[in-house]
Amino acid sequence: MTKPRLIYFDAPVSRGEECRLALHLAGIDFDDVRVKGADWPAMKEQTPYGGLPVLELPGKPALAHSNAILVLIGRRHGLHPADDFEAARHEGMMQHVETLRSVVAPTIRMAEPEKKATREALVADFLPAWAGAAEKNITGTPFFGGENIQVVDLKLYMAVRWFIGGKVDYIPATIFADYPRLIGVHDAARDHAGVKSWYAKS
Ligand SMILES: N[C@@H](CCC(=O)N[C@@H](CS)C(=O)NCC(=O)O)C(=O)O
Repeated sequence: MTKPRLIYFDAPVSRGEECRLALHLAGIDFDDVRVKGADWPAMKEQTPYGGLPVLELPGKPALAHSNAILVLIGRRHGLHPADDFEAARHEGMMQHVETLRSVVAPTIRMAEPEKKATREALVADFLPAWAGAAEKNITGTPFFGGENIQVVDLKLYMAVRWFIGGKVDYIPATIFADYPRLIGVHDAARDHAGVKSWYAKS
């Protein structure tokens, strides 16, 4: 291996896509390895924790968990705060996104009546509470901590984009409309030149 490899499923979403975006914004030339669903079961046990994304760096063991990957890239390439307290605050928000995913992801595989009921309950309760907590912790503008995009913003962008695209059944695309800072981070990341150049390329 001569250059970094980012391994994820063949979809421009979620934990893998936020890591691809971080590598791209960092200016790192990397192999964007896209795993087909059929190939995954045979690979799963070879990964550090049984999930993707995985980042492979020359001369290092494979690194897993999206937040660990993002923080490493961010620290090395000016996409994560140098101040240790502010960095920890960003990591807190990154964990908040993982909480969102851990609650919503199990609904993907539910049968329809259960999916509908579970997601409607999330719309009534968990999702507004999640967004309210995100909103009150966003202190900067236009990004989470200020003027410059950081890995936390890429993570928030992926999370918000998932819902406001209107493609998650039983969850209205307006679910985060009352949280202007959260939407503001999404919009600023979407409109960031580095993010746009990734989508122009792919
Ligand atoms: N905590 C891990 C979660 C990894 C994870 O569950 N990834 C999903 C895709 S987003 C996955 O690999 N699913 C397939 C499986 O668990 O078998 C992270 O942040 O990367």
